[in-house]
Amino acid sequence: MTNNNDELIEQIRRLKKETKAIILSHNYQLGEVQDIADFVGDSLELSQKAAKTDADVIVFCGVHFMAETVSILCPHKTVLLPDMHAGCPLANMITPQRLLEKKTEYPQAIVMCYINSSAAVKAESDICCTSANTVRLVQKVPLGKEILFVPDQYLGSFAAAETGREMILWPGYCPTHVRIQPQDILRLRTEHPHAKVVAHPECRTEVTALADAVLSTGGMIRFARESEAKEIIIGTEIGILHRLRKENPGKSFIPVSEQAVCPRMKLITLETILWSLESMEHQVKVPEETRLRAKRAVDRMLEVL
Ligand code: CIZ
Repeated sequence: MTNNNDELIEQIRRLKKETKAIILSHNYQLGEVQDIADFVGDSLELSQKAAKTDADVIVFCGVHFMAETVSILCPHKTVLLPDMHAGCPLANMITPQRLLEKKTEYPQAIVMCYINSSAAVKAESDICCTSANTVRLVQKVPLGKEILFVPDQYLGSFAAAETGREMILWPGYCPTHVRIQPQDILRLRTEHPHAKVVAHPECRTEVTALADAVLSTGGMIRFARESEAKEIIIGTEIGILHRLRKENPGKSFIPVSEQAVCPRMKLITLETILWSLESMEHQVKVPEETRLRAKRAVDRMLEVL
């Protein structure tokens, strides 16, 4: 007997073949979305995968800035975001206009933008970074050069502390990661004394200070695989637990907070993926002038590392 999901999955697979599409899923997506994807990863891994694929259509299961990053790197492919409301509140905490105003206050500063930003903000930035490489990129900026870091204040202050650099921080934050509280880590450490704690750098400073390792989602996936720890406490959006548990059946993963759910990520479902493939909607295409300028910032990140 087939259930609804089996039928949906079959239809998605058939349409995927007919339209020469590939499905990419971020680590924070619903489990059933991750399971149907051709590749699951963080936004940079997904963009790199997209750049290499010979598929004509990329169904991007994540949030809008991620689909834009794919469009920046793959201008000739059709990039579909199954729900146009899947935006990122952190990315929306800065606009290109406000960044331009800030740049006039710090005309000598290098503008480093977290990948969680719109293509238009990337176009006004000198270099892009991800949660996996911010610290290394900050280290490469010549000493004495000011760094204006946008839009995530917590990732910025983590990189500043790790490198000993003073940075000008935009006051943005991820509403999901700030739900992760230090007292929850302290309680879980008492309940699981042998567990390791990993936290995402978008978490509050008081949270990252309590972690054994501060890692991007890709870093957490590798940490889980390589660590001897049998119990790992996870301080990030809980969608990643699906993949961690699937890939490491002998280990136990404990979320710091069940409240750490990004509602926008969860807008993508099997139904919306099917609709997207049927209608070839919603297409995300960055205008060429913006794309070329945004690509410079992304390319610089890739060149420096
Ligand atoms: O780069 C990404 O995909 C984000 C937003 C977080 C992470 O650590 O993967």
